[in-house]
Amino acid sequence: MKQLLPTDTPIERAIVVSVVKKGGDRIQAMDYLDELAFLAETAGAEVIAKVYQERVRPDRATMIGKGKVAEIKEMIEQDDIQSVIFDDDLTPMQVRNLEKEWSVKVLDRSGVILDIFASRARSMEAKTQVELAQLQYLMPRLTRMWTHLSKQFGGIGTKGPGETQIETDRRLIRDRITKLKEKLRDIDMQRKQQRKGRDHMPRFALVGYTNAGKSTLMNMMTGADTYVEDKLFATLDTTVRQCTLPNGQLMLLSDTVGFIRKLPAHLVASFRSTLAEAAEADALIHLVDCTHPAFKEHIQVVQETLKSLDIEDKTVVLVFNKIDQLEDPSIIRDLQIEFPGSIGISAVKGLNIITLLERLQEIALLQSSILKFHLPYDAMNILPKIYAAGEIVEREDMDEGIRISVNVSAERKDALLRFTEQFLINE
Ligand SMILES: Nc1nc2c(ncn2[C@@H]2O[C@H](COP(=O)(O)OP(=O)(O)OP(=O)(O)O)[C@@H](O)[C@H]2O)c(=O)[nH]1
Ligand SMILES: [Mg+2]
Repeated sequence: MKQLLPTDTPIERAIVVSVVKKGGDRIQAMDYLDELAFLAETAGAEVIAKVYQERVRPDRATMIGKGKVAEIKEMIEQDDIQSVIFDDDLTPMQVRNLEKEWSVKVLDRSGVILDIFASRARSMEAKTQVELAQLQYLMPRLTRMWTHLSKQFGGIGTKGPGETQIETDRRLIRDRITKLKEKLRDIDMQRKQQRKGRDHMPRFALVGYTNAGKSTLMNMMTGADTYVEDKLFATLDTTVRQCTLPNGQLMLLSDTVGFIRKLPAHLVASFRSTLAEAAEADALIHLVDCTHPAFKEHIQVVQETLKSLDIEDKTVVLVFNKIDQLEDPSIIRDLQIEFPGSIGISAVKGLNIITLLERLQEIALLQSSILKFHLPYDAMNILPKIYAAGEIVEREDMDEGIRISVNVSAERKDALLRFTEQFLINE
């Protein structure tokens, strides 16, 4: 078909497909398909149709049943479809069988997510992390593809060069994986170094499902200009900015990559260094788009992802965003009953941001304490340690020494007291 308005990047026409357990939740299934379609659109496709099939279990050869395969084949021919995207991970054999049947590209959700990450990665760190995840995704597929081939055709002529090729490819990939891991370790060290200098400020990290509005809130609170878009995974790097609490104290806020259901495990693992900011924060701001029909599941997905990253046991402030879009504002009251301690805000309209800031201030105060010292002049070697430990609240230079008050986080308090306990003034 001839395009009337040719563009530089032709849009791929796609069908998204989901297999649901027989008797499963139909509304949830539709929501999963909508999300898959959103992912496909973010990756640059135009979704022409959403198909789902209920099955007791997925078909080993083709994931969906014969009838559905034929039905989709017809759609592909009629609607000039170029790719079919499945919500579940496909085996290499399923991909091959379906591609043969339909003569179009067949992808799975993990592949699409990796594709989006690859096209959006800008920084060296993000690029390295995505490449690592892509290779790790590819590796078992190379192996399994081979095992399958040797099993299917077996005998003479199927080993030899094929096996050598696979072995060579695997070795190359393995070497590259090792290199990428080393590179990430270096980047990680540099970041740790950068973080050292600002250790004394209370640190909060924004976490949440993709598209919840994290970057919008970051911009609203700090005046930063982090990239915001109504697409999935607009942010892949971590941005850290200063922000002032109502009492004038400075805090650090970080914005990072969003989470999604079924985020490929390799991707989560390789984004560890990007997520270090959240892992080391004093508390997390878990932002939720409460206008999304599946927001409760989103909350769970975020909690599970944090768990898989060992980011647990942290103070979490649950924040419901986009309340400007709620038709019935009484929903916020219901949410606050169901989720005690939560706050409803609008990052775009700036609604209730002050309530959030006050909550953060409370947490900062709870987690830090002000220590007062009297340092005689012969103990001046301690002074740099006090300065490095936190924010100096007061300093008075007197004849017999220095009186100094410092605001330190709970984390640093013990370490500081080890050197300074004898100079502490109890008031
Ligand atoms: N109506 C409304 N829309 C909002 C609000 N906050 C954010 N949005 C919109 O939600 C979309 C996603 O916002 P982002 O700030 O990019 O979301 P994010 O959580 O950073 O997303 P990722 O970086 O992709 O994980 C954008 O279109 C925003 O304009 C809000 O309070 N109200
Ligand atoms: Mg973002």
